[in-house]
Amino acid sequence: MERVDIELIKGFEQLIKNSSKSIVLVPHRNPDGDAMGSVFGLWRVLKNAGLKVQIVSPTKYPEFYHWMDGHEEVINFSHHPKQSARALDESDLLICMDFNQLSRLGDMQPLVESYTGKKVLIDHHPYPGNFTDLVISDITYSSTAELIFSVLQSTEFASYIDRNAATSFFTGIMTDTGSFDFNVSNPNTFEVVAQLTRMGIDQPDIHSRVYDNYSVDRMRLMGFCLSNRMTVYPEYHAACMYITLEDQKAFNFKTGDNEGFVNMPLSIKGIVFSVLFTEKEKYIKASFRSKGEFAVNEVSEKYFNGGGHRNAAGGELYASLAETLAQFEKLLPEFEDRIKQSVNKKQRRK
Ligand SMILES: [Mn+2]
Repeated sequence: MERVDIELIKGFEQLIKNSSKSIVLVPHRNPDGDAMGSVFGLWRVLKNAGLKVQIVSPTKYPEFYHWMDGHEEVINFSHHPKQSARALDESDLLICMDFNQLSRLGDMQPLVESYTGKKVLIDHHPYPGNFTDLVISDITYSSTAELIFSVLQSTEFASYIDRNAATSFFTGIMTDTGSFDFNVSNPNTFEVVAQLTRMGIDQPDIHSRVYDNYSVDRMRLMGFCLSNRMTVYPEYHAACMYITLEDQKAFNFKTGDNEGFVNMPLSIKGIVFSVLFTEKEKYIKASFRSKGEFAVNEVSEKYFNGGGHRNAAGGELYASLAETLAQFEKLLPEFEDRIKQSVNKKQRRK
């Protein structure tokens, strides 16, 4: 069953076939498991098909994805801007994966904006921007990895999906669904996982490489935050956690060390809305999660210059941590009714 218009898929296939130079794959900045899984999976497939492919990432990505097939090939724009520009110059097709706005590229935005070759967007976030020649975007997919796998299945490149590519696609699906905890209402997700399983992927090993790969510092930071940096608002079914720059110093914070923290309060009985604020040098990074119908992307869009999915969104605020926390407490009453509707619906379903 096709969910993506077959004409779009054929157009995508044709753009790849028309490429006579090389193809560049680009994830969003601070790429997560889905962004890298999608990029690595497609990279492997196109390489297996004998094409010249390069990966340019706007920034580095967490070490617990460094085991993935293709890691050695990634050009990090923030460390190697000239090499990145050369890779784009030498290519005639650029494929943007897992983001909907050019601003998600951070400092790499101008480079992609001025790109003269063909551009494609493959994504599953709402409101895809109009900055590419072809857009394959569908919010009903759990992840970009599931989407690109499904798209490839309808092309001549399907036969080039091997165990390595399948492992990368599975990593994307697993991480974007919180290990099949959310964004999994469409059965296609499990059908794709079934196909990946037939290709010989080792799910326990993949899960372990991603989730059992944390440092002692990260584990202690988590304990510290749960004890000292989490406020629960039972009347709003909400919880808020924050990490200061000082905390990060004290626990030798590395990129990705706070991954998953925002999900933890959701395992408290009655909590359906969770937020994590991470202090950065110049701004506050915000992550939002919810259970049920309460749409956190609306909160993020309205108050935190961000967006995302209904149950998982992000944003940033150029304010102090104290101001950010005050802002959060102030907005709770505005969303109280919607949060409570979400809680009631969930209870009714049981
Ligand atoms: Mn994603």
